[in-house]
Amino acid sequence: MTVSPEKLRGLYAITDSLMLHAPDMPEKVRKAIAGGASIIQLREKHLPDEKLLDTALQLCAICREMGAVFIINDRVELARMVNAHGVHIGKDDMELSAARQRFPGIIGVSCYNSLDRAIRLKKAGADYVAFGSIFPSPTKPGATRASLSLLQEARRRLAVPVCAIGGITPENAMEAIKAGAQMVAVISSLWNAPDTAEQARRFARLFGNRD
Ligand code: TZP
Ligand code: MG
Repeated sequence: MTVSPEKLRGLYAITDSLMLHAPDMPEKVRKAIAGGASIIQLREKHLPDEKLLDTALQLCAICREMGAVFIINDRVELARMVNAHGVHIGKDDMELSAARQRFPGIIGVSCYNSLDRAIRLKKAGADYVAFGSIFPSPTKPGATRASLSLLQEARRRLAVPVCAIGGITPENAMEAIKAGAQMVAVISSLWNAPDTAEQARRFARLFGNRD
């Protein structure tokens, strides 16, 4: 599946391990997209690919049906197998050049707090770059911190979409957006909210693509 880079904008909802295996997972994902999430990422740190295949296929089908971009974290072969729109890789995953040979879709990269890494990986063919943790993250409390000024610099210097991650809520997301983030990647603040659709709407409104 191919996707134009203009689709890489707005709320980037990343699954949380707990909600991923809950019976209402498909419903929650549907609500997130209905509320305005543009991108859904399947993130699961423990199970082998074969145990995630059905979930990946299910999420892929929901995203296709509802017009969202579907990205898989870490797992290039699984992304290829289910024909996801994209894959997201970090420093402990497959190298970008190897991923590019295996996977024709979007490849996003974690850049932590490093503009040099982002510049290098953009040159090597990354389709978007992610920086964080911008705020303290409940999901990944030990994550490297990245500043709003880094987002600003990245936006100025790089011609690929910039994603901010880490501790992002509807209350602080505007700071990241104003600094230059075209996507905000969110886990806890979205899935822990009592009303997933309404919470997604709060984020999406900040990008001006919802009422
Ligand atoms: N990388 C940096 S922070 C983070 C990842 C995967 C987790 C983001 O989750 P939350 O709950 O939105 O802070
Ligand atoms: Mg990774």
